[in-house]
Amino acid sequence: MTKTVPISTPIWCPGCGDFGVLASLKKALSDLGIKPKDTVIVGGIGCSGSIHNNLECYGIHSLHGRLLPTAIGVKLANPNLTVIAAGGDGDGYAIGAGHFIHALKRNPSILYLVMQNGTYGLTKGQPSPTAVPGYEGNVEMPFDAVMTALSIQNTTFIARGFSANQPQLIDLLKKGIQHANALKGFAFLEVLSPCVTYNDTYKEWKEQVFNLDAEASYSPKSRVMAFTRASELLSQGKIPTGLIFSGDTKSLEANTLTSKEPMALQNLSLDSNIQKYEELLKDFR
Ligand SMILES: Cc1ncc(C[n+]2csc(CCOP(=O)(O)OP(=O)(O)O)c2C)c(N)n1
Ligand code: SF4
Ligand SMILES: [Mg+2]
Repeated sequence: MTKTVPISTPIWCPGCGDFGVLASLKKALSDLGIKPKDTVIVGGIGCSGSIHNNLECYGIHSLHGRLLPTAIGVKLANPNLTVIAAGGDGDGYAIGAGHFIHALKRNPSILYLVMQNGTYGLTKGQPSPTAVPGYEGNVEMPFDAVMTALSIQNTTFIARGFSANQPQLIDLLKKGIQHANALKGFAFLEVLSPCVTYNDTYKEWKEQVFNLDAEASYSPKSRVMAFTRASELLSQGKIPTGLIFSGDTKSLEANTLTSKEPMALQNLSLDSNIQKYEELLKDFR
């Protein structure tokens, strides 16, 4: 069942980085001419996970940490759709970490947009897996999702943007959506999106970001170069941004779908398929 609801005003605090992500996403989708009727955004749970309420598209508010399996299900049911999973760092790297690793491995052709703010914003500022030592009593080192994604050998699109750099973010969003829509696999885009209320990192991140897109000698086509350069930058206290890696391996759809006609558009009613169901049941009798 679908329900049509008017586009709502964001719930976010004034100055939240998620505003920059929303504006960039709207621009990227409209520049690419992607129609709302062909777009599904699956939101996580958190401030960031409400983004689909603020633009014209189909939207699903999934369970905490479960946006990836939901979005992958949508894509497998109808690969013609633009499918975007959008949520927070807590959602994706803590409760949803298992799904994140396996999505990287399975390579489904969706865009995964993570709004990374080093905190659980919606629940008022507890340390998330990306929190730095010293934040709210945190003693652990931050988890780096880009390094994790690089370490999985069949990943195909790894990028990081910053909500304060909208031209670059629009470009990365467009590239990620195009990658997914060409059925080339999983486009992972982490966006540094500061939580001004509980973890205002604008100033630090402006100093720390290092734009690999602007480094002439850098090639996102080489996983070895990406891994080496990203580790080097991290050890210098920098945060690499830009298109960090772009590879070419078979997508989940290419590996699993047998019919060219999207499952969601097929007539799966019992009456029309009774013979095929009977055939299938024979194996279990
Ligand atoms: C199963 C479950 N556990 C815990 C919560 C409480 N909860 C709601 S949002 C959230 C964290 C959100 O953090 P993040 O994903 O980083 O999003 P942000 O608010 O920072 O954008 C938590 C723990 C929940 N809704 N469901
Ligand atoms: S609490 Fe933080 S993440 Fe949530 S809307 Fe406010 S500034 Fe944004
Ligand atoms: Mg967060």
